[in-house]
Amino acid sequence: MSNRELAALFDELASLLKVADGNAQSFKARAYETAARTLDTLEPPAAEMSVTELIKLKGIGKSSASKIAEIVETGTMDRLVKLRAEFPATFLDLVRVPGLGPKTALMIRERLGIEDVGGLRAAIEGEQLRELPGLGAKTEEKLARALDRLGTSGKDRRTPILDAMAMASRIIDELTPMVEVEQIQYCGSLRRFRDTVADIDILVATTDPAPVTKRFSTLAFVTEVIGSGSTKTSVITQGGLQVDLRVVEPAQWGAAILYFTGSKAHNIRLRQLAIQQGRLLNEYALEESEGGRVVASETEEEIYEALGLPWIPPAVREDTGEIESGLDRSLPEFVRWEDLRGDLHVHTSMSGDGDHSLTRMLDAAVQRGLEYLAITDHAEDLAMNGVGQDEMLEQRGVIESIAADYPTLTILHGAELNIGRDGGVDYNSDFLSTFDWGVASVHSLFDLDVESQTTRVITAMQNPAVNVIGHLFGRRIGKRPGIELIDDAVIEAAALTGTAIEINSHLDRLDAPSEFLRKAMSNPEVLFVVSTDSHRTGELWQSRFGVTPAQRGWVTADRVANTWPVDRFVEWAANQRVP
Ligand code: DGT
Ligand code: CA
Ligand code: ZN
Repeated sequence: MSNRELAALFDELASLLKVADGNAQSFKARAYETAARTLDTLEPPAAEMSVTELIKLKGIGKSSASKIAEIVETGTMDRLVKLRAEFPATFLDLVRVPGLGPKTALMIRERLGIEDVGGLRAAIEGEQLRELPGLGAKTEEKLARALDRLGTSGKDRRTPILDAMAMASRIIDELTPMVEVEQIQYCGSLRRFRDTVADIDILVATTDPAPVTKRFSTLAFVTEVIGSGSTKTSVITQGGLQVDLRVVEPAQWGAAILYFTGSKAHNIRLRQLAIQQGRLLNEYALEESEGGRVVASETEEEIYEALGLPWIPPAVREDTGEIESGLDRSLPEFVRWEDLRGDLHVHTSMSGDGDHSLTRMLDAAVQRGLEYLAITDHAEDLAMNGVGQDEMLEQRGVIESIAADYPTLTILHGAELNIGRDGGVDYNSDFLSTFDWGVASVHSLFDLDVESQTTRVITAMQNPAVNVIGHLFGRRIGKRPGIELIDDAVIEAAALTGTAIEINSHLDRLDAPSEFLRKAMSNPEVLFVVSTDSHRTGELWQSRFGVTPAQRGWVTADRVANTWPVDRFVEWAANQRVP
């Protein structure tokens, strides 16, 4: 049992405990989360350590240590098995409905026997919730709206990309070191970076599939094997998420990864192109219709080339114009991770929710190879985590005094401002004008009507202290729907005021969403920045994620301000702030 498998079990235990306790801040759950984080980065195998040795590790308490021993001995944890039975995946979907949460979900299960989202919908229609203590007609209305906006019908349950990516990386990290595995990659909607996925598709190239399939179906976080054949094995993992593993011959890798990445609509167009050329395209190869000679199969590049196309990034394979543009060689230069030179939304431990000190964040930025960085801790209007003018000034003093230690990094002093009800932001305009950079984000009042929200955001854009709007819609994928905005009005205001639109790289957010980005791209005046919104050093690398939804929105490198050389960027940022 690997450390990462153990970590996955502790993460699952923690999230189930939060539900069982009806409390997202559950102390026990937190302790298990800390244990999971420790295990995730621990070098020596925890499974080979004694309880005494385990307890000595920072982040592992008595209870976690004895649970590790239990897993090593029995393969699982009794507590976890019981919790899984008590809270099946369909009930967890119910808990996640915005405005419900564990406490109410438990109450309506007990009182009304509601077990899933479908049951909730029926109870709202039957006006049953208003009879319960603490709930009313208003609650029913709010929940009905949340269900509509989430598009959750209960039947076609989809998993947010944050959870799917975590599971896919865990599986891939387990299988990659196997000698039998020549290539491995997640494909399907996850590789295309849809916000949510129905299942995870993983492809492995190998000449010896049996050991790979065996390891896959016995991973600690696999709860059920639902099918296993010579080329495909399907399992259920934490939270009811299905994972399909397909194995192919190394020579068929390109054709297989192309096919299983999809989308189906993109595949169909490729197949039509092949037919027009007297060829056939399937998951094994591109071949001549007559005689079956293989034209290309090993890499995606070779197959696209043979079809008369450049390699098309997975994110745009949706048959929404990429084939036509590819054929006439007019596919744009989509922004890539290597193009990013700066990060413009970064927190330190001065924000209540930040983990690492200023210097640790700066060191990590240097390691990441960044040329410029804006430190943007939360401004004072944010409850709990925001800071006042004095602290901001103190931080600025520190930055000035240590800047010389970072000769390769240009540090901008900024803040993440909070957009108030009427579009105003924190501090006064004199103080605001002393910053180098301002991110402004909506952190409250998510339920205002569409006109008020639109005016609110546009007012913030008109403020010279605001360089960029952070996570424009404020959505948390699968948890909280975004605010409602009149897209065209916001896009026009961004163009007129020169305020950039942030592409927030956190997998929980991916905000602004790619549909909005593509609309915004059609106005040539609109600029973007891909930022990480890091709260700890490791997150500075997550812009790898942010560029993919940017590609999905057909965003090109020249339109992303943090791909520009430092001089051009700094000059632009300063000019934007002139009232
Ligand atoms: P999902 O799972 O609903 O989030 O979306 P996908 O795109 O991952 O769909 P999935 O898992 O059903 O299939 C994975 C890929 O396999 C899909 O993107 C394209 C390919 N595929 C599946 N079924 C068909 C089909 O009937 N025809 C073609 N051409 N390709 C298919
Ligand atoms: Ca899929
Ligand atoms: Zn932030």
